[in-house]
Amino acid sequence: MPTFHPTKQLIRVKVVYYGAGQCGKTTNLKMLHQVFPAGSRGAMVTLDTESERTLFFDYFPAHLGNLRGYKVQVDFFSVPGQSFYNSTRRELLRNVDGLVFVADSSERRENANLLALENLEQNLAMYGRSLKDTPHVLQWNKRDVQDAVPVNVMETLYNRYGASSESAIASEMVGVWETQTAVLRTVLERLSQQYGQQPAAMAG
Ligand SMILES: Nc1nc2c(ncn2[C@@H]2O[C@H](COP(=O)(O)OP(=O)(O)OP(=O)(O)O)[C@@H](O)[C@H]2O)c(=O)[nH]1
Ligand SMILES: [Mg+2]
Repeated sequence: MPTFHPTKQLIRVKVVYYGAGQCGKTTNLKMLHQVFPAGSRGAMVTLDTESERTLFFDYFPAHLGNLRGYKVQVDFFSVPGQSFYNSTRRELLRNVDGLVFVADSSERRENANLLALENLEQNLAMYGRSLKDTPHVLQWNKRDVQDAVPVNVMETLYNRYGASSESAIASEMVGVWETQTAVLRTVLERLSQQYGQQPAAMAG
């Protein structure tokens, strides 16, 4: 659920990038942070180990403009992909409004992607939620690798609920902005379905 701050006329939305270890979640956030205009983004926080694997999370806030008189702030997070950080991943899913599942296109990462997707479903279930009912998009990242699985096969493997999907080469900024646009579109559609036309109703 988004957080409403009626006195500040602010809506805060939480978007989480999820996926297997080293599929490119941190790269997405770093690239995205660079393309947001300096005046509309906050500082990026990255908590990683010496080997640059995410230890806790990456985070930055961005201001998107106005929705019916309310300022909209998006809090972008990426989870740590390594299997032993599951409690952190689960915690980051608390009150999530939108999800990006980043799948590594390399054939060798197929099993890791499937495990990550299963893990996402399990962690959402801890909050009585499901991927089916949570606004989400999929990103087919690393389209530049030699053993990239065809997009139509990835759709069959991972896109279980007919969500939007984007091909990407996050390290070259390809598809990063489009993925963010797609997830926010689904989040905002859900918001207007839930709260209708009136910001006052949203605030309640
Ligand atoms: N070839 C290729 N490499 C990429 C792409 N995107 C990211 N990488 C590389 O993949 C490696 C892992 O990227 P990260 O963004 O750190 O991955 P992560 O998902 O945050 O990993 P964890 O935090 O350990 O879960 C880095 O060396 C990136 O430069 C891509 O589109 N193509
Ligand atoms: Mg990372």
